[in-house]
Amino acid sequence: MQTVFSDRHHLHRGTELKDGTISPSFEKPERADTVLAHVRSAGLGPVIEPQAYDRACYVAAHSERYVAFLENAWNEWRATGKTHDALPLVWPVRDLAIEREPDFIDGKLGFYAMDAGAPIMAGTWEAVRSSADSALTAMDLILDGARSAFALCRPPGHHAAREYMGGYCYLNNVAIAAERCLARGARRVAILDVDFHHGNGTQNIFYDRADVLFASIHGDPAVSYPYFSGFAREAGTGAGIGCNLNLPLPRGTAWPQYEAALASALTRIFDYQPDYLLISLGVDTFEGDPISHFKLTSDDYLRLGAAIAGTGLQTLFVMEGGYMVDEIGINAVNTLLGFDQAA
Ligand code: Q9C
Ligand code: ZN
Repeated sequence: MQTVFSDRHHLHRGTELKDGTISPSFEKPERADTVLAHVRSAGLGPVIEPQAYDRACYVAAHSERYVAFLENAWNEWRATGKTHDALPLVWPVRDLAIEREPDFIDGKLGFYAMDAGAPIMAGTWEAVRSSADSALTAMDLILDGARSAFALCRPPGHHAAREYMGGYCYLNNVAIAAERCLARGARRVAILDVDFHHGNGTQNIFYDRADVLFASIHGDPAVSYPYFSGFAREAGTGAGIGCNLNLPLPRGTAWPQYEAALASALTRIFDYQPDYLLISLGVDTFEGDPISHFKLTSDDYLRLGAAIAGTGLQTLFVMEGGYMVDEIGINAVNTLLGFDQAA
């Protein structure tokens, strides 16, 4: 399988508020570099650079004003004299005004963010674009006939909604790829999200739609980020009722329980009869992950890939989370090898 990867992800190296101080984010450049090294050492297949896509491809999954905000945020922040990462510190919750976009950058940051987990710096937009372009390029390989492809995206995307960033995510790479499928003639697309965290952004973008099935297996939001999304009762709205499947699992979940949820997600996807399958591939379900609470082992990712291949569908893998840098290369590539061996 081919991998699409851009070095431009290095332009984004964020900070994170944790334990009362600002320190380097768990979502760091070494993550993607480690995965790339394992793609090469495992002989997965060729590695290619992304093509450049028109911003209309991003606006397919996001609002115009949100994409404009992402493009301009760093310059607006820098114009106030600040040189450190831009972060929101005020949010429009419940009874506060949510209709009007603020004019000033501090307000815009809160308006377009769900948390303080998506810092913006000088190179963020370039890196974010290269990540979305990697998903689009890999999607086009599949639309041109490939059985599978791997978009080695960084920054990740699945927490980014139509109009807000958060959880290390800015543009929703897998949603942008799904829109590409539909624009190129697909009737139905299924997205399976196996990142430890609920893909709230992807759910948000397709919640009222019948042409995209979103299924997610994740840590129970009662006790895990993103806390306000990912409950089993969230099944879609309007035309999209029945096209959103959340399978929250308790802390400490290991393969046997995970496999049962995976089987029910794959059955639902098979019954939906999609033209393409897109995987939000987070490997923060690993037992050693520093911010997550599942107990998958490196061998379990071979089984995960094989189970996905069992659908027989053309499949795009899009990199999401995974923070134990020493292991994410092995675990991500094991998923892809497991797929290839079973395909
Ligand atoms: N102290 C993805 O996996 N907060 N995003 C974690 C850690 C945010 C994860 C708190 C986690 C976001 C793509
Ligand atoms: Zn995650």
